[in-house]
Formats: sequence, structure tokens, C-alpha cells
Amino acid sequence: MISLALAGKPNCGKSTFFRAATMAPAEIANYPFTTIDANKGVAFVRSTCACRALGVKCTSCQEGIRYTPVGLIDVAGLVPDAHKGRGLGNQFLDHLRQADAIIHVIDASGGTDSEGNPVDPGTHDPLVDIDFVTREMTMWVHGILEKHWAKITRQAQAKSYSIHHGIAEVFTGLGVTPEAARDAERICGIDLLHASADDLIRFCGTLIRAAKPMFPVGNRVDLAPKDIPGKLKGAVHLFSTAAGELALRNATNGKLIAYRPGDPTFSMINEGSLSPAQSAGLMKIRAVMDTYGGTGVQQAINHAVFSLLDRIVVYPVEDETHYTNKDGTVLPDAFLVRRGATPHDLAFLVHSDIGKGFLYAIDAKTKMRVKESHLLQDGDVIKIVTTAK
Ligand SMILES: Nc1nc2c(ncn2[C@@H]2O[C@H](COP(=O)(O)OP(=O)(O)OP(=O)(O)O)[C@@H](O)[C@H]2O)c(=O)[nH]1
Ligand SMILES: [Mg+2]
Repeated sequence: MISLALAGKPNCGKSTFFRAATMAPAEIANYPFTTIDANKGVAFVRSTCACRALGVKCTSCQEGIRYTPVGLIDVAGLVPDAHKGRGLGNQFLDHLRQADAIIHVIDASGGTDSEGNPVDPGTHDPLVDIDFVTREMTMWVHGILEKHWAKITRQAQAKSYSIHHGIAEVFTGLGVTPEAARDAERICGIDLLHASADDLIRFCGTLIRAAKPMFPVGNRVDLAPKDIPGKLKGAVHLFSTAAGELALRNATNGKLIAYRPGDPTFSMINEGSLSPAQSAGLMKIRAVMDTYGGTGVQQAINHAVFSLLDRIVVYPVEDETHYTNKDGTVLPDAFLVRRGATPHDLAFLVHSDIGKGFLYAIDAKTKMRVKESHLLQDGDVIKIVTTAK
């Protein structure tokens, strides 16, 4: 399963975002370092279910909206100079290891200082918070590389050993390959064997940005003074109100409103049963949603998976005539595969035995056998023919 991490300074709303997106309990409180351990939960990406294009009745989605699970990690707050052990230090950078991509939560209200302590909204410039997570991660990678550098460069003098392999070995846990190390060297325009200290830091930044793609989300936008979102536009990808999303999910569970995560707005179900305070709260959320096209929580998860990680949704089925599994469930599974993956890659994702026994695949929409080299397309429904039982 894909994993996304929520990173950022203390008090920017990571746990609120996490709770809203997973509806799992995490501590929420208005003081720094509420979250001591990384919380892991399951969130969902939203897409249009393939049943719509096929015109079949489906019980695996909500009226054509498909929610596919992804892992979500709520990483505890990071402060500037964490790589030197400040705040809770490096252990939290270590949690980022487990993530495929990172959602960098920013407090767009300007209501917390660099360390996450509450200040009056608008008195802290959120722009200064944007680069620091990348900087911390860069310095963290650099610290590790420095420890191994003498050995790597010594070994690289020997012909049979490339410096890129040496670097990849150090960072296998981050998913760094020798090719990625070579790419980063090329992008930085340096020669690693003769790199200066600054070159090496730049190289580490390039390496980590490729290994852990990240984008900033301007959270707490509902509290932001009017001028801030405009200033942040271009610097943050989208704005969110995690607290708004959490309230909507609670109100949905309480049958007060009709709302599906990712909807641009919601409708009241039983307006008469709302207290004046509930009504006013919901109206405020609606106003924010009208401005930003939704609460931004679902949009952030979708952006991470579909844009940053370039995934598409593919549906493996066992019965290509009815688009079902053995039990007759229509489109039972949705897989988030890399763009450029083949049916054989999909077979391995479903199960290693199915991958090993792969014979060929059938496109359930056309009932035609697909070529070995066929690149899966978003919305493909695929029957895998395999020797595996
Ligand atoms: N108004 C508003 N408040 C929010 C929003 N998101 C979070 N908050 C509030 O901001 C405070 C901090 O939120 P948390 O989710 O605990 O922040 P955190 O980033 O997990 O903090 P640490 O765990 O200390 O790093 C809480 O009082 C939340 O209710 C939002 O979108 N709007
Ligand atoms: Mg927290």
C-alpha cells in the first residue's frame, strides 16, 4: 500500500488532518508536541469508479465515487535544526523513511511561530516555514552521508565499485537507487568524487527531493487574515481546513449533513435538529469550501497520489464478462499502480505467486488479450491469466 506522511512544525494541524482523513483517534490539543509517536492510519484517495464507464451496478463504491486505501502517517512536529537534535530530533525524520510522499502541512493562518507556539493570527509569516522541512531532511541525509563518505570515496577508487552504488547502499531504506544518485549528480552539475562540502549538501537535497516527493498545504486557512492566502498562492499547492473536514465527517456520521470526502460542498439533512452553534459552525465551513472548492483534505491526498506519485487506478477481476471476482462482487479491488506499469507488474502487485505464474492478461472492456508490453491506463479492468492457483 502507498504511504503518505504528514510533516510540519508543531501545531500546524497534522493530527487534525490525520484524524479527519482516517477518522482514527489521535490526540488533538493546542500545544506543541501533542503527538509523541508517529500515528499510522488508513486514508483514501477518491476517484470515479470504473463502473460508471462500464454501466454496471457496483457495490464497491459510493454512487460512482471510489475510495481506495492509502496509508497515512502522522509524524510529530518538526522544528528548525531538528537534524542537530533540537525538538524531538531525528527520530521523526526516521519516520518519514516509511512514506512514499510527504504532505507538508503549513499553518497558513500565521497563528503559530516557527516552533509551533501559538501567536496572534497573521503575526508569523507562513512563507518562512515552507523550506525548512526540505532543509532538515537535506541535512539529515547529509549527516548520514558524511559518516560514510571517507569509506565510499576510498572504495570508489577501485574500478569495480561505483560511487553511486556506494551511496545507494547507504540509503536503500529511503529507496535510493544507483541511478537516482547518478541523476542527482547530473542535475547538480557536480563530480561527486571531487565535490565540495556545499556541493554535497546540494546533492543531498536533490537526492531526498526525488526519493520523498513533497508539497506544501496551507492549513488552518479558515483562521487566516484576508491577505495571507494571496501571499501564499504559488508557494503552497492548495489550502485546507482540516478542522472543517473533521467537523464535516462527524456531522455526516451524526446524519446531520450529506457529504462525501472531496465534495466541493455539503447539504443539510435535517436543518431543524441543528443547534444555532452547529448551524453557524457549518455555515463558516461552507464559506471556506466555496472559496477553495472544498476543505482541501481529500484534494491534498489525491494530489499526493495522482500527481506527485503519478498513480493510476486499475481494477483486476477474475471474471472478465461480469467484471467480478469469484464471489460475484463487481470491481472488488482497485489498485493504485505507477503510470507505465504493465499487466505483469499488476499481477505481482496482486500476489507474488500470480506474478510468477503470469501467462497473459485480458482487457475486460474489449475482451481482447493485451500485449505483454501494454501500458496500463487509468480505469483499466484487467483479467490476469496465471498458472497460480
Ligand atoms: N481553525 C482551525 N483549527 C485547526 C485546523 N487544523 C488544526 N486546528 C487546530 O490547531 C491546533 C493544533 O492542531 P493539531 O492537529 O494538534 O496540530 P499538530 O500539527 O498535530 O501538532 P503537534 O502534534 O504538536 O506537532 C488544534 O487546536 C486544532 O484544533 C484548521 O484547519 N482550522
Ligand atoms: Mg500532532
